Amino acid sequence: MERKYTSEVDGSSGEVKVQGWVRDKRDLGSIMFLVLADRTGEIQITVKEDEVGEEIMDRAESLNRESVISVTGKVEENEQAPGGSEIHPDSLDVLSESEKPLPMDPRGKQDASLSTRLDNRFMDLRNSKRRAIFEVRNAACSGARGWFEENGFMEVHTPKITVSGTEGGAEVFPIIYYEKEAFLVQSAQLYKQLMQAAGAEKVYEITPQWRAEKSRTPRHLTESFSVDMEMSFIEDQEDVMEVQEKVVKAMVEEIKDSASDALDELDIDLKVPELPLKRLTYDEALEIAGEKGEEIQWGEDINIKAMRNIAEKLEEKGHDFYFIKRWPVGERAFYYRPDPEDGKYTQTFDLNYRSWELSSGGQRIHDLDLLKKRIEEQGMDPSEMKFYLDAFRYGMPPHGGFGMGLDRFVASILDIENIKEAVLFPRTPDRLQP
Ligand code: AMO
Repeated sequence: MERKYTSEVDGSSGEVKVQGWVRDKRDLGSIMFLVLADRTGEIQITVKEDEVGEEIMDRAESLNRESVISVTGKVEENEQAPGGSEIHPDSLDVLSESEKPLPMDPRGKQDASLSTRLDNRFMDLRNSKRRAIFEVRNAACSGARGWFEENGFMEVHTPKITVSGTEGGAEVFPIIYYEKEAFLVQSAQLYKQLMQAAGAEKVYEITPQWRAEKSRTPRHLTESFSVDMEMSFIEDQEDVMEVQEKVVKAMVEEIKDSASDALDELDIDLKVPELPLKRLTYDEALEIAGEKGEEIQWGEDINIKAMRNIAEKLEEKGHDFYFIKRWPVGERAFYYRPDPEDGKYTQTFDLNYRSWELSSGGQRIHDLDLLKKRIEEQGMDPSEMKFYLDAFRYGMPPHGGFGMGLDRFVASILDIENIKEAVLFPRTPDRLQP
């Protein structure tokens, strides 16, 4: 008999076969209630001694919670059963026995710390609320991918092992590459730019990236995932921002279309953003932060407290997603283009959701001499980046792009405080397994 998901079973299903985990068990002597859970939901299995005989009764009695079972039986309506129906088994087979005690309660009835949950993530993810987060994440990726494909972008897969950092600073992970030192990439940055020299014009990638972050915050991972995009023949950063906002809107729409049950399960009322998104300049953002009592020195990054103040003001006006653009040159990586009219600023932006920075992007430098100068100004050595710089010598079009943190996108729109919840098996300074 073909297996059915519990969500497909109702009072009219007749004889069915279901398979899953014993999520709960109540033993009343001559009658036993099992809750069988699969990826779609749960159904009650009602085992009555006078219906099933001794062998099945004994097997049901000896079951530990979370064992994997296969049950065939007749479905009957029962208003008292969760979901309104129950299965009376003809057969009950144990496919895999679970040990006891369990390392944690996947039902969430007994509190477990985030750390215990992550240590036992395979079991934590059996909880439907936890899994709902990853259904949203899946829909977010589909939404982005769908938009890029419909709009002529090509999905690429760039190398993840490299010879140099991309984002400046010392936050790289060295690896042993035979007798040489190499690094895990901090972003797809250099290679998506090389694809512009290659004439691909419009590329995207959903990719892991690694940063040896020193600080332990609820918004930083050492391994994160980024939705990266790069395109050629742009006028300025505004062309990139238009793509960025359309991608974000498509992601939200796809989540609402294909993961609405997950949103309900997580009790999230997600609004599709109206375009164009609000655009603040860096200077305006500093002003708002100042009005709210958080002074930021011009040229410095906007700290989390200031971001909260800015987000609060924008939320009052109905802007959840918004841009902060025209960042000071000292605040941005070497490849971003300084504003030709005022070199103190760059042609860059961040996209934020409330107080979360989701992405950075902008127009790139495509002039080789200026690029070398900026690399040197940031204390890096251009000779170590020959493979990258060579691509600017033989015809590099004006180009730009963005990198949007997928983990942050998911955490922020679902109102999750700690980014680790939005990652299957998070990597942080303190966590390398499971
Ligand atoms: P940036 O360094 O701002 O820009 O990173 C882009 C986005 O990636 C996410 N992100 C992270 N998420 C979690 N943990 C981290 N440690 C982490 N680091 C980055 C954030 C961030 O906004 N190459 C440029 C992008 C571009 O211009 O195309 C870059 O990497 O959401």
